[in-house]
Amino acid sequence: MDIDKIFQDQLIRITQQAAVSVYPYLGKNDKIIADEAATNSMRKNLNKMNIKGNIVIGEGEMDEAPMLYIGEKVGTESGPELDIAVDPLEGTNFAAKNLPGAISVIAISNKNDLFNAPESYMEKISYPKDIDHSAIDLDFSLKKNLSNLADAKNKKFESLRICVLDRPRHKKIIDEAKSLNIDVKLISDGDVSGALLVTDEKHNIDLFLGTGGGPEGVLSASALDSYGCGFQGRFIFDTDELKKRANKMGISDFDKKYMLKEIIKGDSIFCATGITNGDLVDGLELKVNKIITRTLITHKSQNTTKIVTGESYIKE
Ligand code: VTB
Repeated sequence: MDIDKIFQDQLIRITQQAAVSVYPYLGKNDKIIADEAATNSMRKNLNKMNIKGNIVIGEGEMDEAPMLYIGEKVGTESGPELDIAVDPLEGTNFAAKNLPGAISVIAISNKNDLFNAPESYMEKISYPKDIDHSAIDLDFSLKKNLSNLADAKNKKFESLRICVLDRPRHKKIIDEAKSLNIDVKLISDGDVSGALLVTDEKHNIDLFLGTGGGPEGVLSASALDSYGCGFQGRFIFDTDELKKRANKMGISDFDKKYMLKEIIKGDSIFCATGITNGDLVDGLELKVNKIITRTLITHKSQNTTKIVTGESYIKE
């Protein structure tokens, strides 16, 4: 069943308000307070929606997150049953230091269509549209993925560019890219945006890969699906505690590689409002008496992928 278009505006409003609520904390070097402001705002507005909402990706498990924890019910308890993934402030460091790339993110699907997993790391790879899903694989070498990509896109191998989170764990990927003469865009945080750079030629990224947050992976997957792009992910359940939690959520194969369609099924809406300027979407812009916002919205069944400009006020 398609998700009603009326939710597009409602969700834009939600990430817009969450983004604006972070404005007073930009550059204040306190990521906890900035995150709390966004989470508070998002929760308050989600609870006004006429939905039976279930948080499947949130701020953490019930015992560690007071708000928007996994399993929390949101909405007025009337209307459609929806699964909801949130990252009220993706890039808490960016906001705390007023650096580029902070966004407020939400994704919704029909009930049971968004992957439900405990908070863990995830190995991930995302790639542009119109590429056969057998050409790219999380388990192929970088060289093989890139040469398949070059063939599929009719591009020169050496002209390809990849995006990777700047972490010591990615040394192997970065070294291999260097030895292959491939340009690497290193990002310090914010791999929801990173994974989405393959959606448009203007970003000049052909492949995003590496290990980052699992929740961020699920959020990226929902937007990538609307663009027709590819994504694969493998959660890293490397402690007994994580295995126990995963098991409780119905996961028994801890090493499974998930294809995009196993992470997000059916219809979905994704919204990301820019807080500080970023590659994906511009940030908040203060005018005399209002704040201009930009929100990337995707809605799969409506073939919608666009950036919407809006206006808001710090206190509403
Ligand atoms: C990424 C990035 C996030 O966490 O998922 C990263 O997108 C992964 O974790 O913005 P480590 O920092 O532990 O490597 C964030 O940086 C923060 O949630």
